[in-house]
Amino acid sequence: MSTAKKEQTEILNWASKDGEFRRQQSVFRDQIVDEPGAKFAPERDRYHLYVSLACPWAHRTLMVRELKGLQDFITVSVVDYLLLDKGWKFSTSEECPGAIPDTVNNASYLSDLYFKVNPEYSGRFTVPVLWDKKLNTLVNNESSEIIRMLNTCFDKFLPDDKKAINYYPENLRAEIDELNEWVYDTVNNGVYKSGFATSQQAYENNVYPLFKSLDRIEDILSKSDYLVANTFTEADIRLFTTIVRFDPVYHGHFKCNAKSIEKDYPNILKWARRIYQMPGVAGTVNMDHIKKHYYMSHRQINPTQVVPIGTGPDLSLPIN
Ligand SMILES: N[C@@H](CCC(=O)N[C@@H](CS)C(=O)NCC(=O)O)C(=O)O
Repeated sequence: MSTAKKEQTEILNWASKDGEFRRQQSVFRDQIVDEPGAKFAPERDRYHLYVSLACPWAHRTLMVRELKGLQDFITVSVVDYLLLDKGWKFSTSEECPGAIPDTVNNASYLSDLYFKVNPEYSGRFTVPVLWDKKLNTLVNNESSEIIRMLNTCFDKFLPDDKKAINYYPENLRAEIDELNEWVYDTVNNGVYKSGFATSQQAYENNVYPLFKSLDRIEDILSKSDYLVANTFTEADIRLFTTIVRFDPVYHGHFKCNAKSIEKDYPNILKWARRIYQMPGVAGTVNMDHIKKHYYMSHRQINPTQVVPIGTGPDLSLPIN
């Protein structure tokens, strides 16, 4: 197949005939549960996370692992930032600084893991992947579910300060769910739907609602430090990973350029600094992987693979 033809096929894989990008549903939905006889029980050093430092969905899981102090329970592999025709690839840290090869399955590509579990698998090979080293299988590949498992499943092993952390408290669930729904559709996925649109109409159908939602978030954060009940919850974590990528990548690469976080959303910027400066969070943000992944992998959007120099607002500055 010629390169042009291949790239055309890639575009068609992303967008539907109407030019709209539609994200596929995650397939592996097993759960770690702290109950007697559970197939996937919480245990020290039993689980492994496969992530990309570039991917906002995988980034959520890394953040919760860090904030809940689960480093001893869940080991990690980091794929190469480049996502080309064969999907996510494992590289050494010499080949790709920041990458952590797969020492669990010794896979070369993320797809090897999906095929190991299901040789007939025909979906996309996405990160994050939560892997069980004991039963040698894929537990779950849906970030929103993985962060909920990490939020409570290992609590009985944790010191009191970490056990006390709950990013999805019972009394705020309805409010968190309601917020997550529109933030997911118009912001987390909205940037992708804008950037991957292959028609003007599909782009505009998504980019206007994106900025309407950012305005709505700015308003919430002008009155409160966090999105729901002035409490740091999973709603903040889920949005943070998109906001960190907004100015350096989505603003240019995904054509989300009506406004920028740094110049137009002072309260979102303050909130992002508040979260970035929480212990452990800055270490989960790798701007090199983030920028190189988007600008160099999506060659139909950026055929030259030139990576712009901007890195977005400095989130380490004092919150004023
Ligand atoms: N719903 C999934 C989405 C994960 C996802 O789409 N990950 C992207 C990276 S940002 C991926 O791995 N894409 C690879 C591909 O589609 O080939 C989740 O939240 O876990």
